[in-house]
Amino acid sequence: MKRFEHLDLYGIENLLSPEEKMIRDTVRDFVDREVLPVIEEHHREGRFPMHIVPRMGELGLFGSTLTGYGCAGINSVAYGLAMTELERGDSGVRSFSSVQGGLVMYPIYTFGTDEQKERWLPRLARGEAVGCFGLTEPDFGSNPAGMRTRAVRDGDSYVLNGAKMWITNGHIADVALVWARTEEGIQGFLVEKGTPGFSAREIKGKFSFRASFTSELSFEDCRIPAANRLPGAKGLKAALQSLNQARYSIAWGSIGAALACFHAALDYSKERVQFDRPIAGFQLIQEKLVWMATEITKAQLLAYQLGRLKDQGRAEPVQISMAKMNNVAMALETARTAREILGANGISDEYPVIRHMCNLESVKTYEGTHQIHTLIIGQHLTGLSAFQ
Ligand code: TGC
Ligand code: FAD
Repeated sequence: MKRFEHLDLYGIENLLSPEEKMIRDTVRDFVDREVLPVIEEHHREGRFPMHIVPRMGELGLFGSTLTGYGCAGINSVAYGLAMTELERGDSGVRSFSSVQGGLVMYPIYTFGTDEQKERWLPRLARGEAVGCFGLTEPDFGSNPAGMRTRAVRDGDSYVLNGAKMWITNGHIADVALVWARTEEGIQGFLVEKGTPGFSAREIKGKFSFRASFTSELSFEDCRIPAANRLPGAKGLKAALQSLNQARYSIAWGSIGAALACFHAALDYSKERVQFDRPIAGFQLIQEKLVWMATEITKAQLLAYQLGRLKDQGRAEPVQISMAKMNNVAMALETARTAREILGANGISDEYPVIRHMCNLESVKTYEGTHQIHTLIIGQHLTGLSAFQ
C-alpha cells in the first residue's frame, strides 16, 4: 500500500527529528491499514471500531507524553503528529485518544494518589480500560463553573447527585472522571462502572461523531469511597488544566481532517472532467485549492511552534486556545470547500469529506467553543473579561 504523503509546502518535515518522523509514520501506517478500511462502515452503523483500541494501546497512543505506568513518554511534537494522523482517519479516533490520555490519564497522573495511578494508568495505557471525562452538564456547557452535580462527604464516602451530558465514551467507560461541586469547591472523582446509583445512556440520533460513542451520565445517591477523590485537583482550574492537554491534541488533529479533505478534493478535481477539461484547470477551483493549502500550511506552523513551546514547558493556555480556535475553524472551512469541489459526490460517504465536515462541527463546539476561545484570547489582549 502506498503511504499517504501530506501537503508540506513549508518543509516542516525538515524540522522533525528522526524519532518524531518514525512515530508519525508508524501512526500513518496504522491509520491507512487499520482505520480507513473500516471507518465508513462504523460511521454508517453509528459505533466506534472498538477492535482497534488494544492496537492503539500497543502503539502508545494513550497518555503518550506521560512517563512510567506503561506510557510512551514521547515529546509533544511527536504526539501532535500522531494526533494529525489519527484525525486524518476520523475525529472520533483522535477523540478517543485525547479523552483517554488528556482528560483521564493526565488528571489521574497529575492530581491522583499513588494508588489511583497504579490502579488505572497501566490499564488505560494498554487500552484494557476505557475512561471518560464528565464536566459538561445539560444546563452548563461553556460555563462549567455553574455545575449542579454535587458530591457530599459522608464518613468514608462521597455521595454524588447530578447529571453530565455529551460525554465521549461515557456508557462504555470503566471509569468516569466526574467533576462535582463540594463544600471545598469543584473537585474531581473517579466513579467506577457498575457503582450503584451511577448510570450511563448512549445519545443517539447524532449526525456528527457517528463513529464515536457519546453519552449522558446520571448520579442518584451514588456512593463512592472518599479515596476516589483526586486529592490534587482543587477547583475548576484542575479541569481546565486537563482541557489544555486535549485542546492541544485538537490543534494538531484538526489538521489531519483538513488534509484528508484537501487531498480528496485535489485528486477529485484532477480527474473530474466538465466542459471538456479537468475541473482543476478552472481558476475558481484553483482558488479554493490554494486557499485550503495556504490555511493548512499556516495551521501546521502554528501547531509545530506550539508543540516546541510545550516541550520547553512554555505553552500558555492562550496559545493553546488560539491554535484550537484557528485550526478547527480552518479544518471545517476546508471540509466545506472540499465538499463543494466534489459536487454531488461530496455528500456521499464514498468519499471521506462529508464525514469529516460533520465531525468538525462538533470539534468546533467541544473543548471550548470557537466563541469561548475567541473570548479567552480577547481577555488576554485587552485585560477585560467578556464572561462576567
Ligand atoms: P476562570 O476564573 O477564568 O478560571 C478559573 C481558574 O482556572 C484558571 N484557568 C486555567 N488554568 C489552566 N488552564 C486553563 N486553560 C485555564 N483557564 C482558566 C484561572 O487562571 C483561574 O485560576 P485561579 O487560580 O485564579 O483560580 O474561570 P471561569 O469560570 O470564568 O471560566 C472561564 C472559561 C469560560 C474560559 C472556562 O469555563 C472554559 O474554558 N469554558 C469552556 C468549557 C469547556 O471547554 N468544556 C469542555 C468540556 S470537555 C469536552 O468538551 C471534551 S470533548 C471530548 C472529545 O475530545 O471527544
Ligand atoms: P452552550 O454553552 O450552551 O453554547 C451555545 C452557544 O452559545 C455556542 O455557540 C457558544 O459559543 C455560545 N456562547 C456561550 N457562552 C457565550 C458567551 N459568553 N459569549 C458568546 N457566545 C457564547 N463534554 C464533556 O464534559 N466531556 C466530553 O467527553 C464531551 N464530549 C463531547 C463530544 C461531542 C461529540 C460533543 C458535541 C460535545 C462534547 N462535550 C463533552 C460537550 C462540549 O464540551 C460542550 O458541548 C461545549 O462545551 C459547549 O457547551 P454547550 O453545548 O452546552 O453549548
